[in-house]
Formats: sequence, C-alpha cells, structure tokens
Amino acid sequence: MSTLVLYQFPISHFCEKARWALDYKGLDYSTKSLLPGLHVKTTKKLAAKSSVPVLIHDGRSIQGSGQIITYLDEHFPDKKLTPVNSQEAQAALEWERYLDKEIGVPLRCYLYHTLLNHPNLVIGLFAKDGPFWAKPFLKLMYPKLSRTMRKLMNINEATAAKSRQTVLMALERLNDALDENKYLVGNRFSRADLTAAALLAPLFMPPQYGLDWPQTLPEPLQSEIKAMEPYLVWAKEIYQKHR
Ligand SMILES: N[C@@H](CCC(=O)N[C@@H](CS)C(=O)NCC(=O)O)C(=O)O
Repeated sequence: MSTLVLYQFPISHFCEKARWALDYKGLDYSTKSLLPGLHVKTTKKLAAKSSVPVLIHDGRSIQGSGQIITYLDEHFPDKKLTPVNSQEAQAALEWERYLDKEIGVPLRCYLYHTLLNHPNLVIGLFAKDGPFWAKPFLKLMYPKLSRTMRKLMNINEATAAKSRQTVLMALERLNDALDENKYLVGNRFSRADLTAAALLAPLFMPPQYGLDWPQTLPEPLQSEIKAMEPYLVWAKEIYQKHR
C-alpha cells in the first residue's frame, strides 16, 4: 500500500496548493504539521531546502508546491491539473510561476508585516494541529521567531508597501485575463486556477483551507482587503466549484 504524507504549515498558502491538489485527486494522505522555526530540523532531513510543503510518497521526497502538483499528475494521472495539450501545459506552468512570484511571496510579506505585531493571533495560527506545548513554546520564542521571519523574508514597512502594490497589479492582470473566460487556461480548471485561488485565499479565508481564520484582521489589513473584494470574486468561485 502506498503512503502519502504531507509535511506542512496549516497557515501556508503554498501548502494549501499541495493540499488542494491531493484532495482534488481524492488521494488518501496524512499531514504532519510543523511549527515554524522548529520545522527546519525536520525538512532538512527530508529534502534539500528548509521550506514546506514536502510530500513523502513511498520513501520519495518531493519539495515545493509546483513540483508536488507535477509529481501527482505523473503518478496519479486521474483528474490531471496540468493540461494535456502541451501549449496549454506551458501556459499553465507560466501562470503558476508568475502567481507564485507575484502573489505568493509578496502577499505573505504584506500580511505578515502587520500580523507579526499581533503575537496572540499569529501564535494561534502557527500552533494549529501542533503538539500540546506549541502555544507556550511559541509564546516564549515569539520575539526571536518574529525577528527571524522579518529578516529572512525581508519584511519591513517599505517591502510591505511594495508587496501590496505587486499583489494589486497581479489582481489587475488576473482580472484582465479572466475578462471573457471562466478559467485561466484552455477553458477548464487547471493548476493555474488552483494556484491563483489558493495563493489569494488568505484574503477571503475560505473554510476549505482548514485554518481557524480570525473573525477580523488588524488594521490596516481589514480595510485594505475589503477594498480588494471585487477582485476576489472569481477566486472565491473557484473554491466553491473545485475545492
Ligand atoms: N516555492 C515554494 C515556496 C514554499 C515556501 O515559501 N514555504 C514557506 C511557507 S509559506 C516556508 O516553508 N518557509 C520557511 C522556510 O523556507 O524555511 C513552494 O511553492 O512550495
């Protein structure tokens, strides 16, 4: 019997891409939720880099959300997320690279710049599905963890403002591309749509993501995200239809 184990952070939108792909294909898998900061000890043993998601399948290790989708399509070809037509496959992969870079990374920077100033909120989200000692441990480590995250991801006032602009531009581009289409590539659901919707999900907090989302976000996030709502309608619909 083959086993699939996903090492992840419940909060991570890159991990959500991998969870969605596994769920979409109806695969039986388990998750191991790691604590940010301590995760490196585990991920470095499993793969080349420290990041999650990492999928372990029968002893093989696949790191990175895009690599995981490609691997799943090769080994579990039902309900392919990569279009069969090679030109469309190329277009979907290009969208995915663009979205990872222009939404995935900057959205994280923009959100954490404010969220990291709210330890109780962040600790609750980071401790999800963790060990019983996760919350007290994160509380103790929080000043160091928060400093390290800001440093490693280059999160500050200036980068957060620039990241917000980058995300807004990507939302415009998505909006233009979807003007007459329901999907980004080939008029059917693909990894391009999954990537866009999963990476934007923290802005509209769908229940399928599996996180206990906060009721409200600290300002200025709450108002700024409210202003983005018209641009998030499509991604919400993608969740409703395909997640
Ligand atoms: N390109 C990677 C990005 C993954 C990524 O940035 N993961 C973050 C969580 S959102 C992470 O693990 N950060 C901690 C680290 O890199 O050690 C992917 O698509 O999986």
